[in-house]
This record gives sequence, structure tokens and C-alpha cells, in this order.
Amino acid sequence: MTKYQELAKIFFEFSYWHEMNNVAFKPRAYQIASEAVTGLGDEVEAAWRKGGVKELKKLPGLGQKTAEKADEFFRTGHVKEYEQMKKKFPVDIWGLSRIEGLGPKHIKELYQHLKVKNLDGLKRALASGKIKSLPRWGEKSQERLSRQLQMMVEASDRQLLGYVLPVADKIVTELSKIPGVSRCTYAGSIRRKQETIGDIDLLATSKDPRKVMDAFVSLPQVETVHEKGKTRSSVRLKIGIDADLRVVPDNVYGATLQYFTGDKKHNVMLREYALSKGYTLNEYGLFTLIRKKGKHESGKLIVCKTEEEIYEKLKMETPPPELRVGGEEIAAAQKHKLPNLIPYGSIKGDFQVQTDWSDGALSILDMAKEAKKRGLDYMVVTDHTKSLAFINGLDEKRLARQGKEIDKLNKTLKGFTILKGTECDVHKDGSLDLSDEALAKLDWVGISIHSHFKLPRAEQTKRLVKAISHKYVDCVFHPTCRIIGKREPIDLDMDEVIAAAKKYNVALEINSFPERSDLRDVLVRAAIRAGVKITINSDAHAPEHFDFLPLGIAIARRGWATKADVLNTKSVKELLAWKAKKRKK
Ligand code: DGT
Ligand code: CA
Ligand code: CA
Ligand code: ZN
Repeated sequence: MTKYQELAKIFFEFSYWHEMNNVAFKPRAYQIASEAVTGLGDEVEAAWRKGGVKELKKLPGLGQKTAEKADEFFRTGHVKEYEQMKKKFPVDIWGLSRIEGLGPKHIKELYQHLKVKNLDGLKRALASGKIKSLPRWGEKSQERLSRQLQMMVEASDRQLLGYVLPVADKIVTELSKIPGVSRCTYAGSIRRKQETIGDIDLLATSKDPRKVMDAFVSLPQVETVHEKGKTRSSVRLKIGIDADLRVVPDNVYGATLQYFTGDKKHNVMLREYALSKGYTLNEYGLFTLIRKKGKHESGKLIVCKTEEEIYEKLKMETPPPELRVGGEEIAAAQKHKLPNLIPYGSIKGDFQVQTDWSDGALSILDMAKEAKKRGLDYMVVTDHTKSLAFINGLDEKRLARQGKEIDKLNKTLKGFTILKGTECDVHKDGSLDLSDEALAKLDWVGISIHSHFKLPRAEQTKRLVKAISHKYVDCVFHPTCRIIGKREPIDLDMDEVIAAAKKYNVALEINSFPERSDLRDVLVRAAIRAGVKITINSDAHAPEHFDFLPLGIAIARRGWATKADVLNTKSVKELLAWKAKKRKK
């Protein structure tokens, strides 16, 4: 764990601890602080170095109390109150909380009755079958817990792209600074922007590979060194994932990059195709093919400096890495029919943003400022609705008040627009949480399922389709409700959902939050094929969440989406025109 992760963990455990003990307000404050620290990363310590508590307090998400704790942590390496708490309650709250459905009260109960302190203890308790006889538990919840635990274990040897990518970016930046390094990038699943990453594959060119190896193994992100060679090294990073670096001569970089970008299936298909054209392809380049006594051999080297040259020689377009899955991209590239994918950086507005009116960390104005700072032209405020009372969801009255506040703010803002929206809760029967009258006044109506995740497929599908058919609905937020490694997607007939979205002209969201990544790539592709519009939103609850937007674009790209498929590439004016046209129908 890095220092900031440790601090985030401390705040998180405080949040659960206070909730177990029914303390008011503190759980929320510590949760916000924990998320803020996770998002800000090393910036927290940098702020502390600059000016202690005073600077820390300026960070979004930290208040007086949490800033003081952070200060104590950076000064002494400990937080006294935290250590006292740990003495009273020696439980790995952080580890246990990663299991979906295991809240503070459950963790407390498991410790009090069965002395469960950590995941191993939980496994033992499950094996003993004693959990079902605890008060408030039962056979069914014991079974569910067992499944959730399994899901977490399966997910734990891979990490979410959203948390690996910033680290990989940093490493590439560092390595690129080394004198003599002319090209450096990541390859493998990261370059393809896969949902989860097994390990980081790095590639560089240099005349002095030894120097690069020395620098790589001594990067601050490195925890241990598995292997250090002359041109290849392998390390374990502090974030708990391995990274390999290969240094190759400049003239084979393209071929090596192509090979190590993969995926395996794409490479195999491409190699077969090359063979059929009289070439061989390997990590050193594209060669003429010599057949000797029924065996293949590489002849003369043709190209290898860039990836594009290789594909060009094979008379194909170069598929963007996100498309290289060993499927239809090869045939499409041969026919020169690859889609013109939505470019990174082409999102003008974010259609799902929460503020402190419900469970967001900042005021509407502060979120707007943060969105603008990141290059957005507009955002839609979509706070939760009244069914979610525990996070202060809005009823019609508060929504109207919020609308007035937004009108006021828009008059003061230059070059940025705030639109009025909602993340309206969908009830069990498919009805919506706000009146038609209230919904009619909004610029943007998103709907979300936040309850009854376990309904059978037919019922769940009917529920969502009914909500989609509602005349004021514009978009379904995080349609399948999955949380990677924690919660399975809800059981939906996605063909029916997509057909309904098409029929009622309702967009489907790509939620950029790393754990959600919902819709996932194949469903995006199916939606687009059906002619359904996509939105890419951050679901920001704190300013640093806006930085997740490129992850959403990556999913869209993996789903073959072009700019025209994605509503967020429209200007405010264009979006409102789209919406007006839709209402008339
Ligand atoms: P990961 O690390 O599990 O998230 O997925 P990748 O795709 O990064 O896989 P990895 O790290 O095992 O290998 C990196 C790249 O190297 C992979 O995308 C394609 C290439 N590669 C690895 N093994 C083979 C192989 O046996 N044949 C071919 N053609 N390519 C391979
Ligand atoms: Ca890899
Ligand atoms: Ca690898
Ligand atoms: Zn929320």
C-alpha cells in the first residue's frame, strides 16, 4: 500500500466504525475524505508538505477534523485515535467491506459472535456453517455471502483499468525522461483498454538499455524486483500488480509493439492471414516466407519500424488497439471498413453529476468549476431522488428549489452551463420516484435501479422496460447495475432493453466509474447496432471522478462507437435540440 492508500483506508475504517456505533454525521464525512484521498493520490501529501493542516483543508473532501488526522498521519506515521479503535476492534474492516452486502453492522456482528477478524476468518466461519444462525442472518444470506466472497477472490488477481492506468501513465512518463530513451509506451491489455488488467507490459527503445533497467527497478512505484536483466526486467508494483519492461532496438519497435499489444487471438489471426499472403510475422517483424521441405522459415525482413507499416503491407487498415480482440476487426480492416472511433477528449458535457444536495461531496457551483477546469462546457446535475432517503434524495419540492438555484448560478457562470436533471429512482414495479410534472421541467431525466437487484429476469426486464417507456425519460444510468468484483449484473434480457431504448429513443449510459464500467463493451456494440444512442458519464460524486471520463470513452471505443453515437459530443444547444425533437414525438 502507498501512503495515501493507507490514509484512505484509515478514513474508511473510521467511517465504518462510527456507523457501527450509530454516531451521526461522522460516517459520511470520513467516507467522503476516504474517497477524496483515493482520488487525489500523492497530491494529499504534497499539499501537506506545502502548508500542513491549512493546505489539507483546502482539498475537496477534507474538513477540519479529517485534515488534522491527515496531518498527524504524515507527521508521525500514525493516527492515535485509529490505533485506539483498532485495540477495541481488531478487525480488518477494509478487507471485509470489499464484499458486497457486508456493511458495518454485519462486520460488527460477525466479530462479536464469531470472532471474525478478516477474510480468512470469514472463510472459516462460512465453512463452519455458523453464520446462518446469527440473528438477522439465515441460510439464504449465508449462501449469498459465500458467493460474494468467491466473486471477490476471482476478481482479486486482476485489477481494474481505472486504477492501473494512471500508474502506468506515470511510469511511462518517468521512463520517457531517461536520456537515450526515444520511444516508450505500454502495450498488452492496458493499451487495449481492457476492463481488467493482469499485468502491465511496457516497451521502450534505447541505445543504453542498462540505464533504463536501473531506472525502472528503482522507480518509487516499485515494491519488489522479480528479475532484472540486460534488456528485460520484471517488478511488483506497490499497487499490487506486476510490470514488465522490455527495451528493444529502435528498428524493431513497431513489430514488438504490435506483438505485445495483442491480444493473443488477434495475433494468431493476423499471423495466419500473413501466412496466406506469403509472409511470416513475429515479434521482430514481417518477413518473406520461405517454404523448405514443408516447413516455414523467415526470409528477408520487410518492415518492423511501426505497426502501421505491418498492417499496410498486409493491405489492411491498422485497427485501434481497443478493437484488437481477434474478432470482426480483422475482416473489417481488410475491407477498409473500420469505424471512425470516438476520439479521446471529445466529450463536451457530463450528464451524470451528483452534488451535496444528495450524496455528492461538493456544491453545484464547485462541481461546475471543477468540470470547467477539466475542459467540459456543461454538466447535468443529477442528484438522487426521495426513495434514497438515507442519502438525502430529492423530492419534488427540493428539486424545484434546486432548479431555481441552477438558474441563478447560470447567470453568474461564463462559458459553462449547468443543466437540470435527475437520477430518478426506479421503483420495484417500474414506476418512477418523481411526478411527471416535476420530470417535465427538467433538461435531462436519467433513471436508475438502486433496489431489488435480485428480481427474476422476466420481472426485472419488465420493470426496466416500463420505466424506459415513460415519456419523460432520456437515459438509463448504469443499466445492468453491476459492480465489478462485488455485485453481479442484474438479470435482464438486454435484447429487450435495447429494443425498448430504440423504440422510445432513450439513451443508454456508459458509466465511467471503474467498478461499474456499465454498459460493457459488447453491450455497447449491440446497442449501437440497434441504433440506440450512448452517453458517457462520470457519475461524479467528487471532482476527481471527472477524470474517469476517458475510461468511459475507452469502453465506447471497444464497443465500436463513433462520435455520432455518443450524445455527450453534442454542444448544449445541440443536446437541447435533440431533446426537443424527441419530446414532440
Ligand atoms: P493481461 O496481462 O492478462 O491483462 O492480458 P495481456 O493481453 O496483456 O496478456 P499478457 O500480458 O500475457 O501478454 C501481453 C501480450 O503479449 C498479449 O497481449 C499478446 C502477446 N502474447 C503473449 N503471449 C502470446 C502468445 O503465446 N502468442 C502470441 N501471438 N502473442 C502473445
Ligand atoms: Ca499484460
Ligand atoms: Ca505480461
Ligand atoms: Zn450517488
